[in-house]
Amino acid sequence: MSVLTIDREGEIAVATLDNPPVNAISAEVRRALWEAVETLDADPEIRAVVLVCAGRSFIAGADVKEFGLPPVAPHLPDLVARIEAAAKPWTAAIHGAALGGGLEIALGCRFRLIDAEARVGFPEVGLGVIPGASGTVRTPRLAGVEAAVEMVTSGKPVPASEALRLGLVDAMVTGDLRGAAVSYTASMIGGPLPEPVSARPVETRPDGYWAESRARLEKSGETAPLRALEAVRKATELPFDEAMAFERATFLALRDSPEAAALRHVFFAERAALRPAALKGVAPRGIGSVGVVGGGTMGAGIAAAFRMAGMPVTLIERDAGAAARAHAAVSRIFVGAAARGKLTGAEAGALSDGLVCTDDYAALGHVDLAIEAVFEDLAVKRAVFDDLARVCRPDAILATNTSYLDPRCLAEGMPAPERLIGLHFFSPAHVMKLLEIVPLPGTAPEVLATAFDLARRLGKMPVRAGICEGFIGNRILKRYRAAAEDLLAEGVPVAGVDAAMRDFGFRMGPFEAQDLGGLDIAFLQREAARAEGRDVPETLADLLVRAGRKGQKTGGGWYDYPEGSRRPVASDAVARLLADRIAGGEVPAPEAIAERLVGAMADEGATILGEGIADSAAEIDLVEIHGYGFPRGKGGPMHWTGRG
Ligand code: 3H9
Repeated sequence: MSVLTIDREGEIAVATLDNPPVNAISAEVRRALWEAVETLDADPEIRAVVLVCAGRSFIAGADVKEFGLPPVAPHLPDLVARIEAAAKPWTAAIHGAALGGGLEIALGCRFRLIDAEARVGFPEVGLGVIPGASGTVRTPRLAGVEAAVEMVTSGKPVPASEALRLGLVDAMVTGDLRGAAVSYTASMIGGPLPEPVSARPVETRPDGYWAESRARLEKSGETAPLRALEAVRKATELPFDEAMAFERATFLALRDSPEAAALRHVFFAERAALRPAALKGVAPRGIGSVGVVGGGTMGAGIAAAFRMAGMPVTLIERDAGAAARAHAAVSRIFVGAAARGKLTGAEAGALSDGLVCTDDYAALGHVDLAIEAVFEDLAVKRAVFDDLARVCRPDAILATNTSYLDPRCLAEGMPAPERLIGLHFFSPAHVMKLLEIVPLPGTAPEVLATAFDLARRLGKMPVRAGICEGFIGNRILKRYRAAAEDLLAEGVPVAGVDAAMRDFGFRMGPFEAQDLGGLDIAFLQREAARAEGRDVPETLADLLVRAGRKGQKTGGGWYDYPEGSRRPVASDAVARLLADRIAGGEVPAPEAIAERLVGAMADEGATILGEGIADSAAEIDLVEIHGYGFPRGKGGPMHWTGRG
């Protein structure tokens, strides 16, 4: 069956594109559209064409799966030009989303109508490229330079109403889009046609405008937004065809870059992770209300995340005073979000109002899911689980947020083991996207599917993790930190390691990050394991903690923080503490340091994969990107080292 079918409504042809799931522009789609233009141009009974799409969306862009292959004619820029030059004017009828190449096809049409719920945009920079079929050249001609720059450099789509205001579309439709597009097009037949977008004038901007925009974008450290800016500038300074050639050359060069390959890897990994193949056909349960036990940093963040996803939350603390403090802590998160413009004041108030904090466990009698987020101690967590089993409905899902304990020990002897699961959030839980989902041996598939569904509702990135100490992320973190300490022992300065990892793309190096989070948490875990008689070698961090250096909160960790400052200063005290552990040697170049540390992460990842703790190398990459700040443009440790 062809991806394109043509119906006739009087003198109007309706071309319906149907290339599930999102009508991406494959070589087949380009060929079919090209042929349709030729055929309809030659058809004396047809005077205009409406392009609609089947399924949930208009065209979501070029087919990203074809980006690694040699380009096949007809190329998209030529197709857009061919549609624009058609003797019979084309109208794009946009529903869902017109993204990237999809919007470029729409810009090649003479008219554009949009469903009121739809959006349009150029997400190419998220894939490490720029629009490659006139997005940077036609958009400023239609919507102005500032709007074009914002769209192509941010990648953010704009809603239908904004597209109309910017002049990107001619009319917004509520209801029958196809019918409206046919009537609109019919009403235009015979009248003077608007100029094709390529023939419209475009204003230039002074040098200062481009310099300012460049300075703003340089901060992100990404290549593609800067190149997209350059392409829009060329579009305002060069004739249309020359600007098109510049855009195309830039697009092709970026498409073949390692950064774009990494971003495509992440794109497909994320989509696969959100809908795991193993759970296909397993219906999740609806979760209407949630209970959280523990109102510390983690519990408050989890409660905030669920409230922000629109779910009522009941939070349990040990006494009325602690419950009131927890309510204030969660409310502060909403107030902070309102201050940053992410919520209105009224929304923040409503989110606080929908949170009940109490010391009465009986308040959890109605919830569909209860998550314990109390102190990381087996006996304490087990007591909470026993309370949950007593007060919650027998079918309510009970989850632990443990990061290191074995959830099987927590679950031992619990009734209805099919409803137990690990949901490992990362702090701050309302911000961090990673959610490690840890099924127990008895967890029902339906409960697992519910956890993935919840992650989607919360806007989180879910990754299944098997049971081991630290699951996927913290286990790799341990190895990363050990490798970083090895470098210190070889004579690399603390600041040298951190700087190398920042150069690589992390926001912080391993030692700065430990100072921020506190060295004592991991220290206490090591001490607990030692107390159990396990063989846990002494780390350099242990020496620091024993000397009272727990990080920023104690005024010093790997660095000094004089007078409460957050600015790290190289520490003589640390140098003295570690003096007899450090051998002098040649300090490797920053690239070699990063290679060693990322290599250590990937080695641990490979072991984790071999043990079945993770299902794929790509999921390990997602854990590092969404939980530990691994630079997205490098694709994760497995991709970067060629193991995934
Ligand atoms: C471009 O256009 C360059 C041009 O300027 C120049 C060219 C010369 N290609 O996200 P979902 C698949 S660059 C191939 O779960 P949703 C996706 O993998 C492109 N496949 O659905 C998944 O497959 P599966 C610019 C694609 O409803 C399925 O569709 N465009 C593409 O949550 C469903 O996806 C973009 O960057 C694609 N372009 O969201 C748009 N897009 O079922 C990227 C999706 O096998 N796409 N798939 O796992 C999106 O933002 C979202 O997919 C969309 C739907 C909002 C459309």
